[in-house]
Amino acid sequence: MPVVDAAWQEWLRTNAARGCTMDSMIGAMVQTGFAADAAAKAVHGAFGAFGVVASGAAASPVAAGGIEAALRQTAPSAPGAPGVQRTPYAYDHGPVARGNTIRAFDRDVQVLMRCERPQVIVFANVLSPEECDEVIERSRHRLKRSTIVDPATGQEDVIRNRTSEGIWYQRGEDAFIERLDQRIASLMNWPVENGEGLQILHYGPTGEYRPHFDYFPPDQPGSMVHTARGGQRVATLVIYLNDVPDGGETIFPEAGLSVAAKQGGAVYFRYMNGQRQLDPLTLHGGAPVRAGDKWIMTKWMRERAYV
Ligand code: PD2
Ligand code: ZN
Repeated sequence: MPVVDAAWQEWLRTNAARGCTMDSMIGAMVQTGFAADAAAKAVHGAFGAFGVVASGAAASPVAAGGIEAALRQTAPSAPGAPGVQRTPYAYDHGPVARGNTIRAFDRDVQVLMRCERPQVIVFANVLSPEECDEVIERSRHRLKRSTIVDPATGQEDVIRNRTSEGIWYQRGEDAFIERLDQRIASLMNWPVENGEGLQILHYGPTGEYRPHFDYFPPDQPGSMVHTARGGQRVATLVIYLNDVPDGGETIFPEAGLSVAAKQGGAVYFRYMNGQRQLDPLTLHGGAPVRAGDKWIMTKWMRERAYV
């Protein structure tokens, strides 16, 4: 069973403070190999330590902090105006096309699964096996240890919650990358100019990315550095570049959902609606790789052009 080491303490502190539910945090720890009682003890300890007060049914783990707290975590109520999200996230129609097969620029992509709350779509065949291999071969020698954005300062730090190595490509960097950018934008049905450059990540054995949100927490001063360019992130597409023999799923602990890494497949999730609310159910992570390694390519889309 894993140990609640300094990295886990940091994870517990960050996620309790940002309003994650106790249930989701316990679930995430159990999915990564903790015994349920050990996970519950650690999470309850973290909530006690960070002064999160249960409202109403004090004995209920969900009541302490809970989805209510996650919803309070601040979506702006008007463009550019930081505010408090007082109403539940409204699930409006996402931009991705309907149907079981979507023509995405130059390729037919199959839809394997759609979930409405949170908005998650699983695809097959976004990239061919040859394209996946080419991305891996181009990236292998350029990898650097991944960083994470510190919400307080906006600075990128290497922390133990994210054990992977990565590189970024400029949008449209060359003809191959440009074609992938166009295909992905077409699939996500969002302007190609609103996309960040593609990021490639490599996880070795035991590598993981603990549960987090991809949007920038609006109440954190460090987020402004990032949203100044292109606004908030609205949706993510994670493309799997290889088959992972065991582990390495993308997990959504609030939704009880996990997506296995299959070469060329992808998971899409959308967390900002037309009212600029942010969906706390999109808490997600990369489960530890138990056998082999894992390569992914990620596209984050912004509200506006990312230039
Ligand atoms: O590796 C993944 O499955 C994963 C999971 C969650 C990647 C990311 N988030 C990310 O790059 O944001
Ligand atoms: Zn993520």
